[in-house]
Amino acid sequence: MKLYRVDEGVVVEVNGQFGLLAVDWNKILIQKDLKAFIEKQLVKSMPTKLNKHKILKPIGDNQELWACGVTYLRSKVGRQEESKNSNGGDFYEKVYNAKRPEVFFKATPSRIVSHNEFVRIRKDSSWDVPEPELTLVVAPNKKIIGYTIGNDMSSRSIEGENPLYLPQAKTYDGCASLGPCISLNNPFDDDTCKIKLTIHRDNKKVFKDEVLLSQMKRKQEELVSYVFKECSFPHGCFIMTGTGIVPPNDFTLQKDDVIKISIDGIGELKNTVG
Ligand code: DO4
Ligand code: MG
Repeated sequence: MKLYRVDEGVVVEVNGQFGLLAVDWNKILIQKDLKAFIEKQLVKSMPTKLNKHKILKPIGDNQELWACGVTYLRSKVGRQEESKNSNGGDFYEKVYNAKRPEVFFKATPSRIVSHNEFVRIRKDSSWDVPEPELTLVVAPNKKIIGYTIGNDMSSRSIEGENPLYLPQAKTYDGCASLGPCISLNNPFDDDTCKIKLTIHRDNKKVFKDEVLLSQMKRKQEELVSYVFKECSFPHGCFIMTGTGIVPPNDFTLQKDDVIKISIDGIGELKNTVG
């Protein structure tokens, strides 16, 4: 089952059929058993087509987006390379192997864009990449209730200059995208689930890569437990689980680049650099 937040309420997808429910998105995210709640409401749903609706970002108005980092070997290596002139590399080696993972606050809902909207690169940055990340939807009681796709837009020039600049490299207007839906099923039961990233420029593919979810070093529940350690989330929260794809060091995003991220079992998140 998949849920899409739309202007008119929620579009529910079950076995390829779409139904519109006039329910408040902010209320459904705090349901103790979200799937059971939606199943009960289904009798009241109106048949619809997804392309009749504008898809909105799935994060609730009172929720926060957190992110985890250096959870894949590729992320550790990419960051060691970008920070070699500032001697920041040791920190990435340490955090990759440490018991405590890297977790950081990414964005409030107003800085996040939805599927088909524009993500941004900072004007004071010269080296920028998208980070395609499985994103967990977590209820106030720490239970993972769904999955979506996230793009953790990042400035490698700012982060590489000094790891203490992380909040500036990561958090700014249009710094993240989430969507297109929340999948309530756990589609990741085996080692075959992939995250894929493509970037098109002037209708030509300029970058393409993929990673298996099983290459993530940390467990999803482990990341949730650290985010929730001393922070409560009365409305739940979203947690990005880190990138396993980093484009080569001579690649930087440009205005009008089209970024597509897909995760098996969830769908495709598409954004253009504005
Ligand atoms: O350490 C910096 C950020 C790491 C990150 O965002 C990632 O690995 O995805
Ligand atoms: Mg990231």
